[in-house]
Formats: sequence, C-alpha cells, structure tokens
Amino acid sequence: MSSMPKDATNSTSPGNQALFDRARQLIPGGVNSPVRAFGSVGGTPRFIRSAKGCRILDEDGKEYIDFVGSWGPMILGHAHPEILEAISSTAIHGTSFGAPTAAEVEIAELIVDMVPSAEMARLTSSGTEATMSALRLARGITGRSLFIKFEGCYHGHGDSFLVAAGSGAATHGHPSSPGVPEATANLTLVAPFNDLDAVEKLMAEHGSDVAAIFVEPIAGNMGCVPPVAGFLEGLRKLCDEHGSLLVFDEVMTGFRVSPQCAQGLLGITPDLTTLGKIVGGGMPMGVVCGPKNYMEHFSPTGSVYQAGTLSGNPLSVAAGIALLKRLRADSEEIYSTLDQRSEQLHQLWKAALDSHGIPHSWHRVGSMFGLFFTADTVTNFKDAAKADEELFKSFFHGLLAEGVAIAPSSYEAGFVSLAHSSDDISFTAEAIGKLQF
Ligand code: HOZ
Repeated sequence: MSSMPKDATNSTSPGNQALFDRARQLIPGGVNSPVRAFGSVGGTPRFIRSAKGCRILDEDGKEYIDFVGSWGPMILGHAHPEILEAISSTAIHGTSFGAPTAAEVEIAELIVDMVPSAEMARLTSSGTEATMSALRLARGITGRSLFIKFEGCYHGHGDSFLVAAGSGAATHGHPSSPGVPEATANLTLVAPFNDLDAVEKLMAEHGSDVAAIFVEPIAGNMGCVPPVAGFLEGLRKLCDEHGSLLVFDEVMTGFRVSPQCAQGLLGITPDLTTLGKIVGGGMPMGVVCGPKNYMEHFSPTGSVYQAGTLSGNPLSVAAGIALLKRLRADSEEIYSTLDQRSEQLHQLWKAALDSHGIPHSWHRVGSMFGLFFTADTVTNFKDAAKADEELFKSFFHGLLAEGVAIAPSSYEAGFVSLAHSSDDISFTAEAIGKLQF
C-alpha cells in the first residue's frame, strides 16, 4: 500500500465543518471529551468516519496517518481483524448481562499473569473509574484522607484528581477545575513531577495522613516525560517508610511500554495499579489491580464500595482478551518492532526539524513519544509549559494538511502502532520537511 494518505472529497457527507457547527448546538463545545475540540490549536476538529491500520479517514474524505491511536489503545493499529472478530463473535451472544462471565475470569488471569504486582483485578468501564476506585481503596485500607499527585499528571476526571491536572485540563487552561469543592481539593497535595525533594518535604509534614502517592510512572499527559533516575525508587521508599500506598496509574503505559507495563520495564513494584486503554482493546474498560490483601478490601469481600452495571462488559472483555493474548504470545517480535519503528520516527522527525533549524527536545519510551518545541530539558510540567505553543500550532496544522494526525495539544503523548510501516514513517518525516514555519 502506498504511504501517501488519500484525499478524496465525499459529497455524501456533510463534512467536518458542518458537523462541528451542528455538534456545537447539541454537545458542549461540539465534543464529548475536551481535547478533541482543537481548543488550543484552533480550527475544525476532524470528525472520523472510519479507521484501518495506521490510517483514519475524516468526514471530508481526507485520510491521515494517525499517531493518536485513540489516545493509546490501538497498539496493533485500528480495526485489527483479531479484535473485530473477538467483538463480533461475542456480540451475537448478547452485549451486557450485569452478571459474571467466564471471559471476566480469563481476562483477570491474563492481567495477573502479565502485570508483575497484580494478584487480583477489578474491572471498571473507564480509566477514570479505575483511578477513583483506587483512591477510595487506598483511603479505605489506610484510614487516611490525604494523597499526593504530581503537577501535570492526569488521572481522569474524578474530583480529587482535578487539581494541577494535565491533559485536557491543562490544554484548556483549567488544571484545577471549578466544581471541585475546596474541602475535596484540600485533600490533594501536589508536587512537581520528578522532584523527590518536594515529595520528601510533603511526606515529612503530612506522611502519617497520606493514604497514597499517585503517579503516572512515565508521564503521558504533559507530553511524554519519563521519570528521572531514582524518582520512582524514592517514591517507593517514602511510601514504605510512611505506610502510604504507591499507586501507578498505568492507564496509558499499561502494555504500551512493555508487556509487563511500566512497572515491569522499570523494575518498581507499586501497591496498586490502574489500567485502561490497551487493556480494553479499544473498547471502554479500566482496571484496578494489586495484591490480594489490598484488593480484598473491595466490596463484597471488604467494605470499600465499588460497582458498575457495565463493569466487565462482555464486548470490552472480549476485545481486551484478544489484544492481551496477542501481546503476550508475540511480545518479543511486537515490542522490538514497535521500538525500531519508533526510533526511526524519532531519528527522521528530529532530522526534519533540525533541517528547519527548529529547537526541540524529544522523549521516547518504547512506542510512546513526546515532542516539545524547546531546546531545554523537560522533566516536569513547568518545563513542558515553556515549549513554544505557536510553533506547535503551525506544526500541528501543517502536518494535518499533509495527511498526518498528531494529538491537538502539546500536552499529549504520541503513539506508534504495529501498523505504521517504515514507509509510513518516512512519509511523515518527508511531510515535516515540506512544512513552512
Ligand atoms: N484525556 C485523553 C488524553 N489524555 C483524551 C481523551 C479523548 O479525548 O478521547
């Protein structure tokens, strides 16, 4: 297949702009999740009609090589035949029962097998639900109310987490959301990512009241920002010293950076882990997992209440099983190919940006990457926020015009999938070469 994305207007569709105009009358901002509105980059969001492999097709009939991948889940590419088959062969037997299924047991076994710290798993319908439930669990286990999170880390849109949050909250300029009661926000302590001294100070003052430290082990919602040496090890030690739980939010990194998630790659064992995105194979699903002695505090074995009619939904579970099985069976080949393609992307994009004389810094962990338009080192949210926004906007729109889609915010990570061929990646670098800044 040629790497050049197609550009063919389809007269039967109202098109992106007409759909956006209609959507804005009916849906706040025209979107069901804020970053999609193109708020910080301007212009018209692309309404997606279909996707296959590494390509997405919009309602103007224009095709793009996609590095968003539904914000992470599409590690094998869009509409992968094995995932589609798992969903369709399940759907004919019913789409929701509100009762346990054999498949839920199977996916729990897969999660326990693959995630080093997991002995039990509780399924939810989204990553947001998973993090909210993990926080309640940590508070229930410890009997403490405070917790620590990091500036620019995003753990979904639960009240407690919308304090100095990354992703869309930062993109739209409301990292601490109105609507979160002050009394709730006061229980959230915030430190800069990668700043162990700041966490030590917080723990010295509040440690005995801190239920948990929540962290994205590789931050992905302020762009992609890896942990500096010793940071996660330091958090582990502080949690042990103070009897607090270390919670890894692996909604983004889970099965993305390695088949054992970030915890396996980095060799740090959290107390609790939250998963989402890949674990549901592109269908809505989240997970809280951890050792039995913690997980059994969840109702009905314990008293920490957590529930959901659609939790363990058969279609999501079927998609998740198909994807996890594939990642586990072919892990060596899959993750080394992803690594090679992602390194190719890094080298070619870097060369293309250098040819324009554009200062930038780059992070990559496996197939997750972050590009910042600043020559300075980026280790936390303040560094990420110094990147040149205007340059990002030109880059973003220039790439779209050339048929390459990246996230419409400099605070999001990018993702390479197995469906991105070497030619596709070369095409995207050539596209950068053609841009005018
Ligand atoms: N918060 C998501 C990315 N980190 C964006 C979700 C979406 O718009 O679908």
